[in-house]
Amino acid sequence: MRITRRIVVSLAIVAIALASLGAFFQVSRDGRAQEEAFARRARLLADGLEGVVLELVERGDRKGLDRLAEAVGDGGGVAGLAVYGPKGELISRSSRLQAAPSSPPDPVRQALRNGSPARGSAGLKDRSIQVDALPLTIHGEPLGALAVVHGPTPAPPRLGSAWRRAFLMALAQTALIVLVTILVLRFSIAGPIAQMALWMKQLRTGEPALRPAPPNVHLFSPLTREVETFSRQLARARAAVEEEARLRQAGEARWTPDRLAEHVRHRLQGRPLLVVSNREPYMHVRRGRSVECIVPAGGLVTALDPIMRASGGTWIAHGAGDADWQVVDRENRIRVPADDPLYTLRRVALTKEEEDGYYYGLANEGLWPLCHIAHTRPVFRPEDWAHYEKANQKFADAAAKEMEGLQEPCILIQDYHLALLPELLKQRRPDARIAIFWHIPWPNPEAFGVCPWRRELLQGMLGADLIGFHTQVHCNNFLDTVDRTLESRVDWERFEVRRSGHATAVHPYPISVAFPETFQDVAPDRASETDRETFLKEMGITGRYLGIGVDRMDYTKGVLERFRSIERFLEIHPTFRGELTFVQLGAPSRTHIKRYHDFLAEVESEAERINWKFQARDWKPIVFLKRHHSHREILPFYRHADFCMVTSLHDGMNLVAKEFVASRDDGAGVLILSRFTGASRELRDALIVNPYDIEEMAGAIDSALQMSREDQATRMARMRETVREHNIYRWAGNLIEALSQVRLDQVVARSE
Ligand code: ADQ
Repeated sequence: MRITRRIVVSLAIVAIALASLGAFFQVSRDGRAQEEAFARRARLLADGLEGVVLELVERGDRKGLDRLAEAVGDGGGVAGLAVYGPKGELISRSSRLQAAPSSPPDPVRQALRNGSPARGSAGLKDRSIQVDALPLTIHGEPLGALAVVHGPTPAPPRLGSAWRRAFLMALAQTALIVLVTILVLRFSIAGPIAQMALWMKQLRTGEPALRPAPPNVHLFSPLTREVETFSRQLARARAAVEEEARLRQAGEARWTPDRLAEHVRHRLQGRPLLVVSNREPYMHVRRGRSVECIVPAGGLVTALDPIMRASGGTWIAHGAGDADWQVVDRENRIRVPADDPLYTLRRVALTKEEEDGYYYGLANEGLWPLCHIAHTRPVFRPEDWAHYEKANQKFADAAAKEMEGLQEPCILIQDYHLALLPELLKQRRPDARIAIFWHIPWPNPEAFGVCPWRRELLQGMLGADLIGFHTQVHCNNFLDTVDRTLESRVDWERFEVRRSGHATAVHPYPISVAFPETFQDVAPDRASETDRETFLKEMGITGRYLGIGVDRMDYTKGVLERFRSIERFLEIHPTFRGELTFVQLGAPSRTHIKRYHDFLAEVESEAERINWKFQARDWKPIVFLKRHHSHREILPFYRHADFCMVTSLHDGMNLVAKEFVASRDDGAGVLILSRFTGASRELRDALIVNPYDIEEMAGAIDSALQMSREDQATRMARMRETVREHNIYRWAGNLIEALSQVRLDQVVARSE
């Protein structure tokens, strides 16, 4: 109530002050107006009497003048009148003016002298009076003057009563304003604040999974946004604390975002972590007139974003969105994610030609097929190589800028787009600890040997202190390739390459997902999750069984083989026609490249062919959803599927397999997994298949659909344990640990 009292008192003080000022001005204005009215009346009287007086004076009718003087005055603001001769001698005057001296007052003298009306004051014995004098002339000859003497001015209105009136008026207005203010306060501020407080209390005390909806109060929307972010962080922190407590109790040491953050802080001694990749984690694109922020599909972003969220730092990447440059600051930086900024994204600008040559050309038409054994010939063009070198140089410039002022900075370079970057940076900053992680497979030396710039690529990579692959096989292939291509010493016991006095360690770091946070984070409202029946109905799926595939549309992912295995399964098991639907979520990728463009068309026509072959009235075996889906959209597919097919012809790791496992906290569902993925080394309870063997894959689908619930649960529990233990935070923790232990004194003169 204190605020109400404060409002009432302040308004009352203002009202009293205004009433006093108003009364003062009112009184002085009324006094002036009264005086002016008196003067006007006297002047009018003088003008009106002029003719009569003139006539009486001309006739010398003294009695007539006296009668007239007696008749006028004492009322209406006129005290009386007097008539003077041409020399100022008094001829007649009202008897009420007997006290006045008979000599003409100053205004009369002026009127006689100037022949024009005059006004002024004249002294009586005890006071001064106002006189209006009018000259009396006939044919230009002065006959005298007429003086109208003003009556006493009535007393001006009294200040006290005027003040009282104004105060009462102000008081009434104040009371009205106070009433309205209190009502507005009550309903527009106090009410919503109480609502907000209740909402915040629910957030604080309630189940994080059951987050109440925020009150719909426009005035507080900035506050609501902040509180929502805060409550998310609180929920996460609470979950982390509970997890930590649980782990401590179980005597385990599982990796969590908080543990990673602590680890990074400790290992990097407060220095920010720098990450460089081609692909950016958040891309700004134009949608009509507005700008939308999207998360590009791809394993690298899926893996690294949670790490950067946990550890903070700067991520340097190519700004590929058409609205990217609209939202950055002068240093091309932006804090991300927008709703809860946790790290900095620094964008690197590339020209269209550079992007064509470096990204689409050398990286994706050259190195990608070179490293994946998937029967697509790599294309090597010298102009693409020139752009690749130039783009790497641009990334080096940006990274060097971010390293300014940092001692022994730690930098994690990502993938095959940036193979030259480690050496470029090491030359500039020998004190930097540099790692490069290669997200795709490394082929054997013969396969890699066809690359015209194999020496330059290896040399660039060996500028790093640490090189990471997903599996030991890829490490071995790499060391073999170095051994056969460059003059260097490969230490097979320590898995190290020594060259020009610099040592590079080569180790496997199997990448993973943020088990279990990814999916709880994107879909915390489990309560509102649709059940399987509703979900299938919404999807228009009439059958009983659901199989899924989730991929970037890439020819290495074995999507065609997957479709053919569905076809084969339905040929062998006709009873499943109308019962099994396979949904393929496919994010179009690198479609500027002809091979990808053709591949997408091929996938579509293959789905059509198979659908046409089996199609019944309201069922088709393959549903191809060709677009980018958010993780929130993908989640129900993972959770309701009977089986998930990951059938890559060759894949560094494959995170879809791990995401599927991480999402199945119901312990159901079967993973069919290609033996040519890195993931197949860890997820041994999946049904491991050779994607080139269509019969075998059809058999795996059959096994998946026949598998008992117990068998599914046992396998899923083991796979979940593996992913839980070897999550993305462990991957990052191990990588950063190894990088922080690099001995920089091993870096001696490169000319050695
Ligand atoms: P990719 O070949 O891109 O990555 P993969 O590991 O299969 O990837 O991960 C794909 C990611 O994209 C997953 O997070 C998945 O959810 C997402 N995704 C797939 N389809 C999508 C769709 N339709 N819409 C939206 N998102 C979709 C490379 C290597 C992999 C390696 C990763 C990480 O080729 O072998 O596992 O890097 O190192």
